[in-house]
Amino acid sequence: MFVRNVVTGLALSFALSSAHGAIINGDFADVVSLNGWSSIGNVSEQPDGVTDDRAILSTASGSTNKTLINSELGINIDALTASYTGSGTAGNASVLYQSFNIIGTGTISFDWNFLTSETGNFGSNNDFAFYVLQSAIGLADVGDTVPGVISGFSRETGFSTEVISGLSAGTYLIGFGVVNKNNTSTNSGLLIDNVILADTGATTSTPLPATVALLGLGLIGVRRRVR
Ligand SMILES: [Ca+2]
Ligand SMILES: [Ca+2]
Ligand SMILES: [Ca+2]
Repeated sequence: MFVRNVVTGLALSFALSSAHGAIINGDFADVVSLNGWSSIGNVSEQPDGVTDDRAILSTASGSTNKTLINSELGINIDALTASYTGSGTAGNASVLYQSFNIIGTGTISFDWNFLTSETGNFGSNNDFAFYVLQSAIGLADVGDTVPGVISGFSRETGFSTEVISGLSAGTYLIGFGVVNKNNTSTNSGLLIDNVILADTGATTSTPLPATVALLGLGLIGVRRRVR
């Protein structure tokens, strides 16, 4: 188990009240699969069991082009593997990513579930998942999993919500990845959904003022009828 330095599981009641962020298709609800996202390796969508879809990344047919992954995400995936799991290199990986802007101060959140078919031998085969936001941060490895129910994998961490707050204005890349450590066998996966940006600088969407104006007119009408 690894100590994680980011608070998880916080409710995000504020997210619904803000204007839609600059992240495209963060809930994967768009009809066009993975609209707005780029990917390398094996990434697709599957029903999220609630309303629409979620993304699934798998090391089955993952990419061995670590040079491309490193350049697209701005990371060193072998260094990440060694630092997060204690040793080794990436055998293959699949990644999902997109760029976005923050205008004011931003908070990013996303739901994730690390999946694997590795069974406890997590010395040499300690597959893991990570995200990228300014730097690469490990989410979970084989040692964090319990027997699971997701098709195609025997174990999972279960879903958690990651929250990263206090992001200043600028252009960012958010990325997600799953790594098959040291080899390309016995696969692991990562489910991602509800990638949400709450931005204090985002302009209020036009429906709000329009609704307020109509409400005001309605109230005036009521007052006149009462008189
Ligand atoms: Ca969804
Ligand atoms: Ca979709
Ligand atoms: Ca593996």
